[in-house]
Amino acid sequence: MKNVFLGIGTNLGRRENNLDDAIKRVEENIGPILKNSSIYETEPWGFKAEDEFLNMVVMVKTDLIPSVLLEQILDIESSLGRVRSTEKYSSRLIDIDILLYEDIIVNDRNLKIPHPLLNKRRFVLVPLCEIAPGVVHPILKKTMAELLQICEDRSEVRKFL
Ligand code: PH2
Ligand code: MG
Ligand code: MG
Repeated sequence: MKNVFLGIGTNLGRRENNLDDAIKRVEENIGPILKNSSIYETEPWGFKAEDEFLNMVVMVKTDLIPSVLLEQILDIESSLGRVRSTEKYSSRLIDIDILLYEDIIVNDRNLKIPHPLLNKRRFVLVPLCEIAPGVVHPILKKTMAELLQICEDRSEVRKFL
């Protein structure tokens, strides 16, 4: 079984329920969650919106290969009511992103691992550092704690639960 870190976010509807539902589906369709971060309330990053996000990171064990993992994630997002807009970024009921998959690097057109913006986003790095500060980024060759320390993002990330 492979170790995978997933970032989960929501800024619409009953946000805590959305996270709970996503976690349930991840456990049913992807694999057991071995670690989960606290939930953080975070300022929208990269776009303007009234509604703040809840974000968290989970570590899941899975036998799915990256492409199948992505298909499962897209199915879970749809089943939870996600509709994709044509905007680059928009408010959403649920978003599940593959952040890290062991130390594998994937560079497909529709799937990049590690997540290419992981080191630019405090809403990812803060929860990731809570559960995996020593994990090394396979391209940047720095730990998550080091990446957080040098991250220039100043957007707000507060512990929510
Ligand atoms: N996701 C985005 C864009 N901006 N901002 C916050 N705070 N949290 C997110 O999960 C998020 C975002 C694209 O997926
Ligand atoms: Mg995302
Ligand atoms: Mg996504």
